[in-house]
Amino acid sequence: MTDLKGAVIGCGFFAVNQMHGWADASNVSIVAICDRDPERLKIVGDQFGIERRYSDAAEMFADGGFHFVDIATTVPSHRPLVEMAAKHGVPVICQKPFALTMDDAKAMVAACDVAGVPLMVHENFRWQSPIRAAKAAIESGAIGEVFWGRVSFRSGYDVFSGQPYLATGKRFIIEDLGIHALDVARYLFGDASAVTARTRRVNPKIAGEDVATMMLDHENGITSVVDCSYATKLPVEPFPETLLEIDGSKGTLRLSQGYRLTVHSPDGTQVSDVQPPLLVWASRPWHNIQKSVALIEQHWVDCLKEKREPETSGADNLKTFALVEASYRSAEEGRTVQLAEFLG
Ligand code: NAD
Ligand code: 89V
Repeated sequence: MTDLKGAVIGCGFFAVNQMHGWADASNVSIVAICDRDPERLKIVGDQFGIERRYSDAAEMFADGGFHFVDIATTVPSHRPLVEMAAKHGVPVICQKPFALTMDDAKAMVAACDVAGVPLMVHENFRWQSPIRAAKAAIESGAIGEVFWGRVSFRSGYDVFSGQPYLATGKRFIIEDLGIHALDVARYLFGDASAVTARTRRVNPKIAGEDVATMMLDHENGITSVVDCSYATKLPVEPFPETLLEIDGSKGTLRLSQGYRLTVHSPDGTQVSDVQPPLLVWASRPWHNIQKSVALIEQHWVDCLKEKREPETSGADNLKTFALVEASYRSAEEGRTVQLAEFLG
């Protein structure tokens, strides 16, 4: 099997995890990197031994020599970079949040469609080992038909120390973190048709909302609640755990703090430890997220090789992105918002 060669644009805070993930993945190597900040370019280039380094993505594409590009920059650069990849016929992965607006998101999907290049959004939370374990338990039929669910992320962690830009945007928690939880809700309960949301800012030092509660109507009749907060001070800090409560016709599933999965069914109650492994390059408490990065990257390689559509393709991610947009509109206008307002 020929190894795939990849290039990474953006060598910031999170890209280091992506570089480690690529180093761990089979049948792939990163041959070029790009960052407009020379310091970040040097740090990441030296750490991972990458010789081809660029400050300008256009130059990197012009030189070519890679089978795909992984865009790890913040959102303002996503559309121009994805469109640049499409123009060069290069399959592309783009970090979340996919776009600044729904129009931009749709334009990127269309550009890749027209160019015939695969596009995946790096939406990694659904790849977290505990979330995969919960999905497998649901699919085993143990709790019967699911009728209600909750996806919850409540924390007091200082996320701004690693990602200072999060404190400055008009939008914060739904766009940055809620987007993951909304995608997990779609993964577990199916696509949604409407959302009702409420938001609030508790931390006076930031510009956007740090608390959000969303109620989703799923197309199959399931109701779910997706709630997230960075204003929640708990005795034991759970960051970055996503917790679940799922009720089915025959039983219940709970993913609780400390990576404890409880499945209660007519056959009894099973409690398992679904703590993700601590990869050699990972560190607590980020190890759950770090393992999910390695898994989604391997998924991309496998999909490219087997010419399969990735789970979180650009087209798929429009439905998660629409939930973000609809949640903001719902909170602003105080009404239930149909997803068709964005996807129609
Ligand atoms: P960052 O600011 O630390 O890094 C971004 C890097 O991109 C910077 O070094 C910057 O110089 C570079 N850059 C920006 N525009 C560029 C361009 N046009 N050409 C070349 N280089 C450019 O940001 P970060 O915290 O690493 O976040 C990056 C993205 O990853 C964001 O979209 C964020 O939401 C996402 N993220 C995802 C997860 C996850 O779990 N999926 C976690 C953290 C961050
Ligand atoms: O996804 C993100 O960008 C991050 C974190 C995983 C902490 O939420 O902000």
